[in-house]
Amino acid sequence: MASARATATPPTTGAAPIPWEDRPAGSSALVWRSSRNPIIPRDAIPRANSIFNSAVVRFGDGFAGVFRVDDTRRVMNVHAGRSADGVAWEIQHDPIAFLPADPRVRELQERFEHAYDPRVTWLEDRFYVSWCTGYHGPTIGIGWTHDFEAFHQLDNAFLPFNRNGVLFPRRIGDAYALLSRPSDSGHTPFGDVFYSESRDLVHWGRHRHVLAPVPLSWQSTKVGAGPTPIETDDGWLLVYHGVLTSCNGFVYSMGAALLDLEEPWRVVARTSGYLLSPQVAYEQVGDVPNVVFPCAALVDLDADRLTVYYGAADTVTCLAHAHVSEVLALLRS
Ligand code: BMA
Repeated sequence: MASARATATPPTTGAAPIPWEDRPAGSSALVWRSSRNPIIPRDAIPRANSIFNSAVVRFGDGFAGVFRVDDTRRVMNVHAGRSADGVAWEIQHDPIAFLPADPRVRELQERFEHAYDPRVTWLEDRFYVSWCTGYHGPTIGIGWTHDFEAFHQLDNAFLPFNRNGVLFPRRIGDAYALLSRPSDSGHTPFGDVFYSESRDLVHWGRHRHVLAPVPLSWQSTKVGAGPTPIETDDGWLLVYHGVLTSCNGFVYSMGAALLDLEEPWRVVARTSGYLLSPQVAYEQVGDVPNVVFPCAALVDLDADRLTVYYGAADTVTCLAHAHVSEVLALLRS
């Protein structure tokens, strides 16, 4: 049984079990797909072109989330949603209207470019949202909410360009911590994961290198953090995406790494093979073919269950399951 620390889990008032299906009979897969996939179709709300790369957490008696919705204009934005069981979702039809947490944030909001690939992290006393925002190009936006109704926006974490930001669920030492991937303004054909720290969630520094692509592999082009890191006695379990460049374009798969608990820029282990790659129709066919892109994980460490939410083919939202102990055993092996 894997063990966790209290900070890894947001407070809940109810005990809704996380979505789960046992490994299919006869399968030896370490990670398996939900038979209910895709759990969110591309057109679940009016004027949606696609709903994918989305983040969910336990909230109240059930679950809440922030969803990436590209609309029929192909404007990318984030919407709040609620669910009793983590599978059937009610997603707000209107995007989140972030309130400036500081009057100076209004300057960032004067011209909307996009909001996409959200993550949600319980940190100390509230849920923080990080996402790819636009301010003269993509960079990392940070905001917070107590109730998934009012959302407050802090200043951007970085200069452009950076398109993938994931907060740790507790301070490391005295500092808040963020994983990100500096990039270019487009569909970056490179990318490493870096670690940054902050005392106030506004000013970020002490940047450290974490994870590089691996030549001649499923993660040879770029790598990026996925869900909020999960604290275990073995280290931070980081589910991440890795990308290779085939003759037909990028292929996005999912792997995992273990990061040192107190110095998370030090990688203890990482999977040499992928844990999930685009192999079924809804991952291979869509607006962007061959993409599995994990953005959230729900964990029940007592039951040894890990449920990952991932976007498939930049079109729909899906679930995959694994036993935490088996992923950690693979990483330790
Ligand atoms: C990444 C991001 C993701 C997307 C992926 C595949 O760079 O833009 O939102 O899922 O590309 O298109």
